[in-house]
Amino acid sequence: MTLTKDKIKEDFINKTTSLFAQDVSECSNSYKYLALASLVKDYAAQNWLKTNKQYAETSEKQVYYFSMEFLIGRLLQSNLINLGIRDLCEEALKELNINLRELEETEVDAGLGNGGLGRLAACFLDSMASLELPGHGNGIRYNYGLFEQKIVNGYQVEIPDNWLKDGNIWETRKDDKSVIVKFYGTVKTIEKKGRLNFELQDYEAVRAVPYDTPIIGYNNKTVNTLRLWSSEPVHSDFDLYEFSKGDYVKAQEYKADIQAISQVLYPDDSTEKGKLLRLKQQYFFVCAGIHSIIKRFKKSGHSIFDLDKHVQIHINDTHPSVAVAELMRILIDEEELNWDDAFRITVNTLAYTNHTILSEALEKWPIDLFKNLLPRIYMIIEEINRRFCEDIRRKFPNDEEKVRRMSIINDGVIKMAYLAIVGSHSINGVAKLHTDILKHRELKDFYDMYTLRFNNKTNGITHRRWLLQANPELSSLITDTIGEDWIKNPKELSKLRKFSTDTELKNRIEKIKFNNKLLLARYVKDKYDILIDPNSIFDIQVKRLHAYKRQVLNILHIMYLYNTIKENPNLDLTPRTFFFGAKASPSYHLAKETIKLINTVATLINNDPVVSKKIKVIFLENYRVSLAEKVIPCADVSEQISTTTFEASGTGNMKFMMNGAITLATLDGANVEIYDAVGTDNMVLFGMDVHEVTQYLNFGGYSSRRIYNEDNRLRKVLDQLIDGSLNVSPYEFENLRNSLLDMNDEYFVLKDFNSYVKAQEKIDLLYRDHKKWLEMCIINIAESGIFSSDNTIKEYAIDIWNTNPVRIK
Ligand code: 26V
Repeated sequence: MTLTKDKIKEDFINKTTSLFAQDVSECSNSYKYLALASLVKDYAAQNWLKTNKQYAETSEKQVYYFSMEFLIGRLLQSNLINLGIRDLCEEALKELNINLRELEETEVDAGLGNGGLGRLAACFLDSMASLELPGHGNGIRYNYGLFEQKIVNGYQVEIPDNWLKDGNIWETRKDDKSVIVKFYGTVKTIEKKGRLNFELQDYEAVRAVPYDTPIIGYNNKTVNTLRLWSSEPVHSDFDLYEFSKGDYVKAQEYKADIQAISQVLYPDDSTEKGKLLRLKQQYFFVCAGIHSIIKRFKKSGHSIFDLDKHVQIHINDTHPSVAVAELMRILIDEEELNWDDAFRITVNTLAYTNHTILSEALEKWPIDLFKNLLPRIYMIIEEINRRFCEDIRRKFPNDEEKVRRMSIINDGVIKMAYLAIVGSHSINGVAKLHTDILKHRELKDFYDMYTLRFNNKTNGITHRRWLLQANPELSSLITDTIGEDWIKNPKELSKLRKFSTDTELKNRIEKIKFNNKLLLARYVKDKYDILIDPNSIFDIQVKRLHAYKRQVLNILHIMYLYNTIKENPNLDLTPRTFFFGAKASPSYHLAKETIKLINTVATLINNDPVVSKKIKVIFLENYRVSLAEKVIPCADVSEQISTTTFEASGTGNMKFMMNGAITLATLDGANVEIYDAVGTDNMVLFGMDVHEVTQYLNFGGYSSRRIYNEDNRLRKVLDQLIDGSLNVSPYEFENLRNSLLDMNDEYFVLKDFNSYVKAQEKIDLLYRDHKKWLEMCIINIAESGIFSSDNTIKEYAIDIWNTNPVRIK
């Protein structure tokens, strides 16, 4: 099918008629958006069908990426770009007096993720489809995504994200592919033909209904599938009524209980009740996903003994790690394989990525809770563990301490990361440093046991969304300069490097950056009625709010700048606008206090007639994918200031670099790889290195109080938190201050403060030499190609999945 402008026009008009029985001119923007999106889905449908057919016929491996989170954002623009019809559509709509950009802006984000982990999953889907790899997503169709953040009087307020209220045009409900998921019950042992069979009885059945979304590859015919599951009662409303013996209210309660499974994405798991629900969610989508994979696989006619030759299941963090036991259950209880065969196939089929070393995020389930909800699965984990402990004893005789440390079940809990490791053929970290820490510190015992399973896969981002789509002007300039090959092969961006001193290129980049900044300045004016100077340095920290990411370091430095300007109003400082964007988990009080602090300082500074001439502070409400696309192209400075060793990788760092920002960073996560790529002349480093941090973590000796006593600048800002200088109650920031002083500053904010101040002074100086600064920008863009998730996915495909592209004809 070759599309023309006229054909699109005609199709669009027909669409509005068939969907809404309205003339185009009568339709609201949201109707026009729906009509266009529906049309785009139609255009992709042929290839979606073809892809599925060809996948059914090929014996090439299918990859299934299991993730609790897919932070997709919007789809209209990226689908138009990947289909190669955005320009055509823009022209067609223009002739109907419609602005395509406006329609794109009406789409609500699919915010089914918390942050980096979920966005990575979305980037990976885009890369798999664009590389013609048969790779699909499997997750949960939450009725409510991550909360919408409002700032009221400086405080974060969470509003439910009812993203489905106007329907979701991209998805297709597949009722006929529903699956029954079983919870609770008792395990009955039945002897059949001399074999012990296990059967779950008196269970609670839940229906998992899949909703499929097409994942359209760039400039090819591949359309993969993201399958998200929704929980529903097995019975009809009428049966439910009968079942509840005529108790209408009880029937409704039962229904609500089941629907709760796919109701909401977890922003945290701090309550007991929440824990049970979260475990239900995990088993729910894992069980449904594996069931549909096996069903599809069996249709292909291959022997179940060859499952691992045709299927790879990737476990995104520990959340889906119950997959190990579920696959074992299917192979043993349903396919009647013996334990050893089943276990070999399971291990060869599964692969696991670790995304964090933070102990609070390494999932552990209380045995009682687990056993009650999933009795058969628990039995299997026990047996996996029993055999695993035997293996440890064989490999490391007379080391019962090691067995105790490594046991999957221990201290009354099941350690899901350990289950994932034991049940997978590959375990990877997400940046070099992170993988090293896993191997030599966090998971050392397991590395000693399964050395060959461990490998590194540094994260990546899709350059299609984060450059081509988010920064169209820069993209055109790059194409003008080095040709368009970089779009298919992002490593070609390195060709820019030889233009790094080219005056013409520098001038054009400067202009583009300025235009982008102007757009953000307008957004800020419209939304917050604050004027900001597009000529100031745009210094941006956007990411989830967490103590280890150290937004506090950033704001304390801003308070210090405020004090300095107050003391010396003529201070020679390059004007700067500091931006923050961050959601805090609703139960994470310290994080919420930090948001309040940022907003309080922002109010103080922005309303100070003297200080606001030099610096301003903007808190961008409700940071999300679509806002990131607006903000990142405007950055001059990218703040990546986590305490070394705590940020597994970071991916925002890569997005900023790709858009020509200079990274201000600790040598943490993938900042290390950025440093390897651009060198010390093209980024600004500060803070303790791995060895210093490790030294403190292992042997103590850190005293934040001492630094407080010795550093006047820090003493002043920390005292300002409680002495009324900020025009709020003295108790407002008491916890924050205590965490830095009485609790001895877990993330070494005070320790790194001095070196951060110096690094910021260096930024100021560098920016003044603007020719040099632009050269640094170009080098950063040029070296960012290695961070395309296409490269990351190629490595996964070769090293972990052993899978090949399938060209759709
Ligand atoms: C844990 C929990 C526990 C409570 C319920 C909600 C929830 C959601 C997510 C997590 C896991 C957090 C792990 C995570 O997001 N890690 C991030 O992964 C990124 C992609 O690999 C990486 O760039 C970031 O450095 C890392 O923090």
